[in-house]
Amino acid sequence: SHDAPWWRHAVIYQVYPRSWADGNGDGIGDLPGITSRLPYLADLGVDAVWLSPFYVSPMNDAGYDVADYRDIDPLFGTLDDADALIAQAHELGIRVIVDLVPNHTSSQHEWFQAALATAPGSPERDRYMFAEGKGADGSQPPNNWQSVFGGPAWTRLEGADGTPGQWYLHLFDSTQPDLNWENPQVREMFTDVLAFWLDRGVDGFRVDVAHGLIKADGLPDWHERTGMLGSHEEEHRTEGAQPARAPMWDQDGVHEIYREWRQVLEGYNPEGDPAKDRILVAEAWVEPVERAVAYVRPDEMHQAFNFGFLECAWRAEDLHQVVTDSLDAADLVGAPSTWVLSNHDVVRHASRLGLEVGVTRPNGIGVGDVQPNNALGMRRARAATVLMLALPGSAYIYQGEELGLPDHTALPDEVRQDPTWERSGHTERGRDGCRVPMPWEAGQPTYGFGPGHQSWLPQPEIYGPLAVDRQQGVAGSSLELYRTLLATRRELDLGVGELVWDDGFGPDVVAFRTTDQAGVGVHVIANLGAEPVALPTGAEVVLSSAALVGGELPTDTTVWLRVG
Ligand code: TEU
Ligand code: CA
Repeated sequence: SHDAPWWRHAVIYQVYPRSWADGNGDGIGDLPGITSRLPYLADLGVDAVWLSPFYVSPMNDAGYDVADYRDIDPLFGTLDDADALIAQAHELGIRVIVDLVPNHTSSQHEWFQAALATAPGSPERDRYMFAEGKGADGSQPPNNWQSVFGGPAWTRLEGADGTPGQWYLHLFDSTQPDLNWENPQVREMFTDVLAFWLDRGVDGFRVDVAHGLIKADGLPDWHERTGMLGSHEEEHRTEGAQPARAPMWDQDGVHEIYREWRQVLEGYNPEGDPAKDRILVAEAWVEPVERAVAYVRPDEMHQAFNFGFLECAWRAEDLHQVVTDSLDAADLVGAPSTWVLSNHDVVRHASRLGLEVGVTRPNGIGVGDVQPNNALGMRRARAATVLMLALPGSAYIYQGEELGLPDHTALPDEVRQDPTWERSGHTERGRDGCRVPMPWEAGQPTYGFGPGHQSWLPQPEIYGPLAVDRQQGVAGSSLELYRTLLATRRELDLGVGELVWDDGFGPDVVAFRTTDQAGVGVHVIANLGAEPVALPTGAEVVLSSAALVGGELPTDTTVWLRVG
């Protein structure tokens, strides 16, 4: 046992409300559905649940386009349903983290509607990023920025009289106008929103696009490097007045905002009781690590997602590097590292790791629509998870990964809903494949997702045999592996352990010991090579991701051996 605050080692389960459990049978997951299934999460042994957005929204970006931050979308339920969910979770010992989307609102938000109804230069327009176009007739966008979802990051309005008007900035979909964080009303609104949810009892916020809120003065042109992260070779490319860093990401001014928020949260725990900490988690795609960890200083956020595993190839050397870099970065600021293998924006790891070609584009399935090898992917996914859940720090589980779910890799084009699919001109497959509803009962319509006969996205047939009821209590199933992993992780305090590398198994193996001060813990050995690896003689196996064969660790298998 130890006295570290809960969030330094928590296992946090991401629920994508649309797709987890449908209470009323309309084919879309909802809050009453989530509440009814919370005992499942308690049995699984997670510390907290993170709910993707459930606020009022036209759902152009599946709820990441918020029209009202203080109410629930009718598709998902009511504020009473949210209160019931929070109360029930707390009753079961599960903390609740909600998603906060401060970079942009929906174009349906009353503020944006008010901005549209007023003239250029109005206080209403000043809450967003409106600007005049370039060129004699203003027909060119104010700068050359591109939307993350594809196409220009600017859209032109019509004037009241039908003539072309100002442009507004949207780093994502055109229905997601960026807020102007230099405007004090914007800051005030969000501190009110924080208080609104803190008063309802939530334990923290996952902050969407946390690196995007402040834009560089003068909104200078930017010659895009490789996506949001940028690459070091291109750093030195000079393009006239090209600024050193992307002018829309990771501007120094964002930190002031989070320092203020941290104060708000601390105000809810005046005694500083570590069990009562409410937390901020940054979704910040920032490089290099020195800049990324600036978001998790002691007076800012508690955690930032570490996406290192998402783009890491299934190679011992690469995994080793991701873990080393992450732990070094965390050490710089005394923050816990975090670990993520899947989320609602990327191909699930059971599919990703089954692609022989290696790394996928985050939004796509493979390159050129290569189909993953499911058996291989699922085997490696288990090995990856057994490795991840021994690491010190906080781990995130994306709904359904505990079942070993792969993506739906053959969704008919006409059912796809993700705007990245539309905006890419259908060159990217979009993110729908990882957002397919959960299978709970193999024998039911929609595999028990809800009492109805439809689900908003069709489920692939492979979800039947992987349904919860087919795995519950079945030795060797993915679900039981996760349950055992979480119980053992808790029992041995692995999340707060020290990690010491063991490089004695050769270049195709990732191995380390993680132990507490008394020297009790596990020896983790992951075999990514083609040949089996002999285990130390007399070792006590705590668990393994696949069956051991004659005292040897087969390929694509991770084992925990007892230490101490
Ligand atoms: O994601 C931000 C983000 O960087 C992603 O758009 C990512 O680049 C993309 O999905 C490629 O994988 C957050 C949310 O997680 C995402 O679902 C939203 O669409 C986005 O913000 C806009 O709010
Ligand atoms: Ca529903």
